[in-house]
Amino acid sequence: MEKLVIIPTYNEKENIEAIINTVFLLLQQYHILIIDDGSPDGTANIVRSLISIYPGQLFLEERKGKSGLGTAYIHGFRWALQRGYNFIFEMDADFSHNPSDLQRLYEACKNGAGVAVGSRYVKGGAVENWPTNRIILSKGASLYSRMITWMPVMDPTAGFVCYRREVLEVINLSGINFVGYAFQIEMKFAAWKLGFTIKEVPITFKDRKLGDSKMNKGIIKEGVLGVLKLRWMSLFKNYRNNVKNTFTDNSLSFQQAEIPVLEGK
Ligand SMILES: Nc1nc2c(ncn2[C@@H]2O[C@H](COP(=O)(O)OP(=O)(O)OP(=O)(O)O)[C@@H](O)[C@H]2O)c(=O)[nH]1
Ligand SMILES: [Mg+2]
Repeated sequence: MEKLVIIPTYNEKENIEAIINTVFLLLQQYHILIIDDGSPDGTANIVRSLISIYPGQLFLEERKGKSGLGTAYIHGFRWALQRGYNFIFEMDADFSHNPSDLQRLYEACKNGAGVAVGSRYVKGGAVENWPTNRIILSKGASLYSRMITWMPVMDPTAGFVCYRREVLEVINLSGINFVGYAFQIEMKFAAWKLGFTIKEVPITFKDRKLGDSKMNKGIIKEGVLGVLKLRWMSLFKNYRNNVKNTFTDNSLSFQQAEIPVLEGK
């Protein structure tokens, strides 16, 4: 019950079986939680059939419709805290993140980091096979986020992350505002504002080979406005107090929250 890898999925039938098998083949005692948002392509059915092969190691939470990556992770974080996991990972299903790098994220957290970020933009990090427009967008987002928030993280939109349990306990998960790239920035911003150490571990990020991207204009817009909102709240609205948990344990507030469905996004 040490390490849980949370993988949100929406239409990942081409990747899901392979990514689950690859993580378990590492033999590093990870458990996996898939959060599927009613994927029309039947991703959840594939996961269900694998649960009989990996009982007690592979878990599935299903939500009714596409509700965004951020709320999927929040759901997963609560699930993980309630069950006592100490190291909680975020990873994409599409092999952009190499499961072999999980161990280096884990070690960074074991060695004292509150949050370990698989980073494309520190020395030793790289991006493979991404079109130039995606690289410009991603690097631009990184620069923009640092200029506005002053948070010293080179890859703030990264979605390959390990959190120590304590970090997710202290953050008021209900107070997290965003669902797309801005969610990834906000989680790091909240951890940083609450005084946790963020360590960037260099990774090579590869573009997905199979399945479709869920990236859209709404996610970019949320990112641009979201970063401004974070800065605004931290300057004038005492963001730190808002995002600090007043309960002793987020796991106590675990519930199947009513989440709006973002069909077509
Ligand atoms: N549960 C859930 N998962 C989602 C949702 N949106 C995206 N995902 C998953 O989140 C992960 C990242 O999504 P991607 O489509 O790869 O987004 P991206 O990495 O920004 O885009 P690409 O680089 O083009 O692949 C994948 O595992 C998706 O299946 C959502 O609304 N709900
Ligand atoms: Mg991806």
